[in-house]
Amino acid sequence: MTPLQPLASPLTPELRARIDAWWRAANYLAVGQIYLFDNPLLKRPLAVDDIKHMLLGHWGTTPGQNFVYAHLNRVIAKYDLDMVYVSGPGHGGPAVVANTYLEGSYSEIYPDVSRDEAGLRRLFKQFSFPGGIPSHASPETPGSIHEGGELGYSLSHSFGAVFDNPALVVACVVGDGEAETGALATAWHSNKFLDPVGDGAVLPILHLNGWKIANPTILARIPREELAQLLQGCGWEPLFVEGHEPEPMHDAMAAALDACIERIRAIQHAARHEGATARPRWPMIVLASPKGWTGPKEIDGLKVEGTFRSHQVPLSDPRVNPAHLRMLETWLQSYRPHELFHADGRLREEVAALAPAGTRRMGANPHANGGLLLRDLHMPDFRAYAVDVPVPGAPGIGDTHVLGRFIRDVIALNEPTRNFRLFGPDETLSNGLGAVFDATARQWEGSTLDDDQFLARSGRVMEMLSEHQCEGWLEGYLLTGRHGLFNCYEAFIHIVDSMFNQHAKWLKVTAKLAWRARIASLNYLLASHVWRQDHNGFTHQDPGFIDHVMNKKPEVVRVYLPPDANCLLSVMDHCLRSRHYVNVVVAGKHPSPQWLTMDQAASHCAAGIGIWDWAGNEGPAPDAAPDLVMACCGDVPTLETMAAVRLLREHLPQLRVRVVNVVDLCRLMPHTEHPHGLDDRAFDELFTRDRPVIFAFHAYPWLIHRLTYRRANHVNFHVRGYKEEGTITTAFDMTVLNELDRFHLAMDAIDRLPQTGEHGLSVKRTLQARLVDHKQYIDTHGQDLPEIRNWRWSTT
Ligand SMILES: Cc1ncc(C[n+]2csc(CCOP(=O)(O)OP(=O)(O)O)c2C)c(N)n1
Repeated sequence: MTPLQPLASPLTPELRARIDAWWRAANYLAVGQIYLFDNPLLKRPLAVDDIKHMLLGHWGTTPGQNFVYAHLNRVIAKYDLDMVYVSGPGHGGPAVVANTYLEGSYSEIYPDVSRDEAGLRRLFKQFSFPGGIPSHASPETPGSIHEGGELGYSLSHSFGAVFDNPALVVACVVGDGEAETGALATAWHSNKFLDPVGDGAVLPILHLNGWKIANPTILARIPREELAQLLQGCGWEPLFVEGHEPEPMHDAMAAALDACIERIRAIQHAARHEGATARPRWPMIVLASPKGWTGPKEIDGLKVEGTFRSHQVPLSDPRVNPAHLRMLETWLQSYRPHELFHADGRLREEVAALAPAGTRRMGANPHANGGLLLRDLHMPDFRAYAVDVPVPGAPGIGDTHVLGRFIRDVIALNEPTRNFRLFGPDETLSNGLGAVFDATARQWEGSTLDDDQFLARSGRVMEMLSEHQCEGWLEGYLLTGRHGLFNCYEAFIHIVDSMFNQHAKWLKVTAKLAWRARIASLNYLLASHVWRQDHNGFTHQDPGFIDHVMNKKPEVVRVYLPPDANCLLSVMDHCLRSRHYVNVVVAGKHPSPQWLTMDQAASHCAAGIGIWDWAGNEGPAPDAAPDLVMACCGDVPTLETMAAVRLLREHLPQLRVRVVNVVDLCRLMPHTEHPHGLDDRAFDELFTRDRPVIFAFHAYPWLIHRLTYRRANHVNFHVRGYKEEGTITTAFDMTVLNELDRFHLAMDAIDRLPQTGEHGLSVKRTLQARLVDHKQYIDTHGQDLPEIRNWRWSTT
């Protein structure tokens, strides 16, 4: 295609004036939100009591975003675009709120913020006010799918939104400060994964207003040519719109937008109807405009407009500084509000006419309230993928390998509706999910070589070696009403700790907004977990994501540790059907014993926790009364616990042992704290009120104490888990190093049972000797003892 050129300005003087009026109105509403408590139409001279006590908010980014929104309204109408707006720069809340108010979508959702003087007063007061709304585009903001507080994810969210939405265009305003974050810096490469046939388009608008909070931005302080080269090198074709005089800027922006939209259409037409297969170079805009544009040029002798000083509240003390009060009034009057609003506060018809109609308004676009568009997945019957478990402890092929067949068929069944994708940073094969490639491919628009595997222009698997992109794409995909799963090494999911935080916050807030429809859950499959990264070593061993997740609101988070493949199938079936949660599933990929038949697994997972009476020997209820509870959570801890139980039953047959397995970690919490929590009675029935509990846990042991500290028997809980002892060693030695192995667990039990007396001590010595054997053997042979490798569960 020919190099992208701005077209001639498509604006008539009348249209330019209307866009300018909209922009002024939005700017007026933004300044009003930051400052005004009363007197919203300036019907009387501005007085001290008209000003809020606490002045909070961000002006600097706002006029630029208002400018963009006004111009997008025009192109939406001209080209009948299905468009969503994503506000990336720091805290553009006043802009998005102002524009959705002007277009009417705000008042439709919040009728008390009406389109009259009283509504204007409420609009102004609620902003950054106790009980009101935040200073960035938030869940409360109509049309928003992007929480703007933590910078960096606007472009990834935008791409997630357009995957499988071929008619959608996301206009994504990227802050030049935001562009310095790692997540954003690599998000430019999302264009290598966008299929022009089956996906929509993202139109990035890099807002080069030059400053962050206190510093210049990198991209504003390199030559424009270098910036153009950077963006071109990332596969984009940038058009620059630069200046500060409104009239030429309106013309330039309108011309650039028309050129971009026409180029997007041309790319899509060529790919969809003319068989074009070359990777397109998508258009984008660099908008270089002053930070705090149209605000006070200078305050107390210091330059403000076009500097970092306009970032937040430029006039910080108009309540106590009369000169600043007058400057604020002059600033507000500079937008000529009486030309924009009727005396009763209604927006004048000729200005309002710029807004697109109905759901074409960006604040009313259903994609931005994705739950409205959400359709249930077609789910295969998970029981059909069951592994045969003729006896407990039967060998397995690796639990995620079994799950892979199920996910393969989820993908195949939902291919026609194109509403499920699997995301991962180059690990889908490594995590044992290779079966999915029988049904689909990795979507990839780059060039290909003969030796490549499973690449195609369109596919359900999205793999980029950026956990940030996987997370951001998936969030954007979910927020626009689709389903997905993120598979990741357990240790490296920490890279998106903070993104998870933000999404969990979004879910908490939106759950309470009646107008926001619930979306599909954010599902993580953490395979390649801490206990089986023995070959990769310490860097790859970290089970702490669970601790992090458990900090979030109980209404939102769930953590599952299925002990075998049938349980994993049951858990994943549940997660993929669930809504508005974050589900974390930790599962292994290596061959490991299988414990439960599918019927048993389905019941066990429905309960989330339970006594495995076939593994213990306490005798049948109601006379059951164990001397000891051996509890386990996670596949490797379950294996080690079962082996420890076997040792205890062999050496101390008179002991009455109970085995409790935990799949749903939240069951351990009090029922008053988590919807899945057990009440004290149910908890005591499982763990007793007074018997020792040796608890083998997948992750850091302190988490179990944190969850159970209120329970009657907590004083008797002895938890073994990962104690940050990691290295390259054998799989079994990892458990030994962290004292989670069968020998330590059995010795722990003996230590807590004085009634085992002298015999107990002699058993302990035997077990200690076996640990010495283990150490000597692995040091010599570099693998685990045959009796460890070939161990099988039995009760005889
Ligand atoms: C990840 C992250 N780090 C730091 C901040 C604090 N912060 C808020 S706004 C801002 C500057 C943003 O600059 P830019 O994206 O260019 O936005 P604009 O200049 O348009 O306000 C910073 C550093 C943040 N919100 N998020």
